[in-house]
Amino acid sequence: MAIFRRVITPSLPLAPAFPDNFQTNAQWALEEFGSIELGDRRSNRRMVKVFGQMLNSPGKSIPQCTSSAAEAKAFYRLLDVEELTDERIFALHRQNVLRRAPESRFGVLLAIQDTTTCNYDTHHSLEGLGSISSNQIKSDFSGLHVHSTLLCAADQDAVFGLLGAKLYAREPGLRKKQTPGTRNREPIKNKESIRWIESFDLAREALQTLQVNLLARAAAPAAQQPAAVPLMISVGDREADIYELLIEAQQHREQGLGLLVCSQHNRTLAGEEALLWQQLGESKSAGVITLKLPRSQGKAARSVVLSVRFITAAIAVPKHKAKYLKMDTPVQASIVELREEGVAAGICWRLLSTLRVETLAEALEMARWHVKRWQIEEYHRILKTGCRVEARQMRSLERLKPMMALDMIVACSLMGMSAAAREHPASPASDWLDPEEIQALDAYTNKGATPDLQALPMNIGTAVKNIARLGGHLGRKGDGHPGAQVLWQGLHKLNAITEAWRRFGSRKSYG
Ligand SMILES: [Mn+2]
Repeated sequence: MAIFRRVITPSLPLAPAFPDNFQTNAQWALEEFGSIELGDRRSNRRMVKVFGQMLNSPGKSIPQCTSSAAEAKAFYRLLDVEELTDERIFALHRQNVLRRAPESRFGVLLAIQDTTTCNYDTHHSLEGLGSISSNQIKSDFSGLHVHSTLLCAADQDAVFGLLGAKLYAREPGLRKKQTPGTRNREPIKNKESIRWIESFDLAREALQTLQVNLLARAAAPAAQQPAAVPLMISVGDREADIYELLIEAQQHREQGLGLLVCSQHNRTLAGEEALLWQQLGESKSAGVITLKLPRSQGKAARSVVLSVRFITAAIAVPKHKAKYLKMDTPVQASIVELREEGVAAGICWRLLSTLRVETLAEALEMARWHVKRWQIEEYHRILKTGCRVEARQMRSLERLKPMMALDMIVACSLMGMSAAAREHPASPASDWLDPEEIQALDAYTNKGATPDLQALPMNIGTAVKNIARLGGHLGRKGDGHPGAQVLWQGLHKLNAITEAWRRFGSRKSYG
């Protein structure tokens, strides 16, 4: 199973005094945060409880997802615990992700990274925010930058979770202080773009951890065959076309670690007259490939035929980096061009990688991984529209950041559930939903007609279809799989239905 699913590990200690009946969301919260150390046992327990509440109602405010004023107060109090930082939450989540990921027997893993901004401009009492305006926009919005690294399987629709995320406020006036010329002279560690290298480092460390774990497994007598050592690819967009990042990736190429970004700069080549794109354009076509593109930005999913060319090139050290920063290593990189011929404003991608591309099949692989990058765009959309992180009313950044970290993990769960419905529709819905949620969903969908609700086998495919219908998805032929947005809208409705089911429905006094 290749999903970010709520597998319960038997080795986990049983719940420390857990509330009423033991349900899936609560169990999953325990698996995720059962080992947190916040300095006192009450806070540790509260952490598990709070996360379970959030899983039950993604995107709801704290008063809405807690059951009483006292519970809400306890939630806020937890957010004030100094030990509870976003870094700590992400670190714990990462451990869980790396423990769960090998269960899917993946081949290639993608550590997809990207930045999004969260607008808190109307939250006037919130201090410590930074500007999130791009250079083109005059007015200054304040908010946070979020740079996420999402771990996915390359050949399946699987999201394992986050390797980490950096939540930061841009230093006020930074862009104005530095003219482009002087900014180029700064070492990357002083620049905001260091986040791309930090994310690459997360991918590198994750690969090391997975390799160590796999070796340990292979050494155990029970393991008949040694597990394959995975390949990890750090994937980014045009912004990640950074010389320092390419250098970093080049150093780890032999260790099963690769980098794939969109080429943004028409770079100078070492010892050559022609520039990178020129040389690529002049190379002979390697053939055509057909690629399936998922639905995105209002466009339906479609298949495209792309003509392919690729070259290997030695990228020279950018002049200002040689001059001011004394950098001197060229980068051996592959660049692949994929072009939709004969279509006005058709696709033209130039993908830059530290991995070898020598065949059409290898070029196709790059194209596929690049298409997978869209998952992070979907993820960030879920975070904002589904988990509604921008609507969180917090009086301080110290509260907002751990809250956002928790929302980010809930968003992974939403994505994982929709992926599970697509990839393994026959797997049990109870991996994702509480028994009462399944019962309520069934009773609502079948107008209360199911005779034996206790032994209700519902698969995740059916469950997600029904939840999406609650969220307004018509489910006609050609509507395709429901997106994550319609899914969380359905989940909100399911939440209310389940609450009603708990109170009046399950007594079965009708009929
Ligand atoms: Mn981006």
